[in-house]
Amino acid sequence: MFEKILIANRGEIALRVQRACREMGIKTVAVHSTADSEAMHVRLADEAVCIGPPPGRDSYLNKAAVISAAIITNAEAIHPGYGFLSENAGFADMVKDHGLTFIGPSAEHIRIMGDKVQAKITAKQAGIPVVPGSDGAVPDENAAVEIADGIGYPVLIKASAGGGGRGMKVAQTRDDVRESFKVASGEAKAAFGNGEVYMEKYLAHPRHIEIQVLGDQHGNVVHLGERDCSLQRKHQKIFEECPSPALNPKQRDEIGKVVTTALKKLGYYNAGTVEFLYENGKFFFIEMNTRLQVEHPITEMITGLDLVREQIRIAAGMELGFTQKDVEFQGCAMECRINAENPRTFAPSPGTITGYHAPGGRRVRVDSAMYAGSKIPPYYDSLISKLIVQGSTRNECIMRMRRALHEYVIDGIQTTIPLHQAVLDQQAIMDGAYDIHWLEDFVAQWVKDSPAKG
Ligand code: MV4
Repeated sequence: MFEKILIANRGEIALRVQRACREMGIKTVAVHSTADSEAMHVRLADEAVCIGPPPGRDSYLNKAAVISAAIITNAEAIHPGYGFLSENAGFADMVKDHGLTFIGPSAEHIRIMGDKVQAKITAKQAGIPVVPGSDGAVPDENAAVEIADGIGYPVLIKASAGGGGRGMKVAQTRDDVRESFKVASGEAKAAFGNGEVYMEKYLAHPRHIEIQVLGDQHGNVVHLGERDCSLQRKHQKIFEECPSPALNPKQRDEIGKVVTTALKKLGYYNAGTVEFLYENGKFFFIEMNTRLQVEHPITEMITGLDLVREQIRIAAGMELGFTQKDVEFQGCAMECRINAENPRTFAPSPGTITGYHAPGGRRVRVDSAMYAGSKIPPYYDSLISKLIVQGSTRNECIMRMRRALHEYVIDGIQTTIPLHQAVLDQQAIMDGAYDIHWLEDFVAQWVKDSPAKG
């Protein structure tokens, strides 16, 4: 096992990884920008190295600075958290080339899944159901029209280098397809340096359901069930729950088997998430994330596993200590992402937290690096806390989340807590009857009905 790990991240996820390390008796090295000198992830680490000025590209995204910090502190492995360098295949290669271990999948798997056309071809070949569409990249405008006619309208044009909703265009007609193809490939070329696009049937009202997996370097792969992440705004998730209110145990079992069989075939290891759109009882693969995800704690709540501990054990070459049969799901869990934002406009609200009191009590977990006096710099994303609760039933979970939100005091900045409170009062949420469009529609109405505070 590693004796010392460098954590190449900041905020709550840096702290989350530190917690797993400390519980495993592993020493931790924090890295930080000059904006984060006073941050909790720096204070609680065994050692800390300043790696550059505030902007991410000059610090947390600076590969050479991060690797140098690992070398001078004698760290043996690097955990990237999520975001920043977590899905950067070049970084994973560089870590390995310096004799260090990247705590994540192989650079090759990161590379394949980072290219959305390759990812889809790979998933399909491995037996995962995909959205009907072009077989791979669409070469030109005329091909685009021909393929769209075959798929049936509306169609969606997606950038191969995009993902997470970046570079998507809906086309309702043949003329739309011609126009959207040009615009989409031009934009993709400008934004990602790669103009390749592909096409899919547009699914009008799906849910976003993702399957969590863990694989070791000995060919074992298990799935840890699904998370329903349909509540998003501008492709930012704000609330997640598991199990999905839309699935029954048989469906879970079936999609879980399909996914684990496929990933065994691919030789995938470490943590991963296979993302699906789910509509009319059917699953359609869209992307795979080759990292630990923000919302991993809800899976931990209902499985009793520590995903970061498993990631570290896997990276150290150990076998998974359990099989699929050992994985049991206990009740329900939900996560509210608390962002330093205006809850109606979602404008960032950086500043100083003047007063802070986190909720506690039974089956409540708060993953945050905030404290009274915390400064929230304007340079990074606005997630400041994740409030996670578990309940024996879905209703118990909702009641517990409401009471935990009521207890949460964050003074000095604006947060998305009032939005979560409003969302959890909606009948559609209580019924579990929502899709990927529900939240945006709700926010529009909510802002109209209660424009000021409340
Ligand atoms: C789609 C889709 C409808 N049909 N693909 C957006 C993020 C990216 N990962 C995939 N996305 C979508 N792909 C087909 N064929 C609708 C979306 C989509 C979406 C997906 C998940 C969660 C929220 C979303 C919001 C708008 C659009």
